[in-house]
Amino acid sequence: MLKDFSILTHAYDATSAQLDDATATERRLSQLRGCFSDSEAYDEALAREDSLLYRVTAVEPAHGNGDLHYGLGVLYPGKVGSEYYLTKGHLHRTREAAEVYIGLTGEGMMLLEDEATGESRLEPIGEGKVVYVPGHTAHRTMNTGSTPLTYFGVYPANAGHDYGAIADRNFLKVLIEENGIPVLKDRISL
Ligand code: PAN
Ligand code: ZN
Repeated sequence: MLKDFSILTHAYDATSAQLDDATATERRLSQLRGCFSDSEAYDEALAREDSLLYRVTAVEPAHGNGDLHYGLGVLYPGKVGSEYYLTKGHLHRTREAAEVYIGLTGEGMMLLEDEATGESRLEPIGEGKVVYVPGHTAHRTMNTGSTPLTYFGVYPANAGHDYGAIADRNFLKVLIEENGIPVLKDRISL
């Protein structure tokens, strides 16, 4: 009911790339151990600085059937070795829950991986792009540009985040920079 909501409008601050009155989650390099393919480059980068890679501010207004949650993500530019800065990546705990990503600024890619078949798809995300992430699909975002990648994601309130399943084996594909352009490789071949 309308009276249950104290706030329906949240300010989107383009400068800080955050939603006001939202729950912020920050991920630094030290929290992404095991995500990057080049563990030597990872240790070297971490020894230099525990950089902030990304931040999500999430709004979870209600938790019933049919409700929606949403978040604003900012993923900073950078690389570990030749691999672009990335998000941890996850499946939704409710596997059939889909999601829509709306790119706001910057340039990046989303790596989608079908949980059942391992089939991978690389989709562009960034200014002017909207990506539909089907259910049963692990998803990870990479910043392939030189400015912050910001995006807005909307998902069912019961979606939940399952990081364990993908952390155990990591994504099958890796997006690296080769001769100045992003190239998708099999993790196993690196
Ligand atoms: C996004 C992600 C966000 C951060 O809001 O949570 O991009 O990625 P990780 O959650 O994998 O660290 C989303 O997909 N929500 O469902
Ligand atoms: Zn998601």
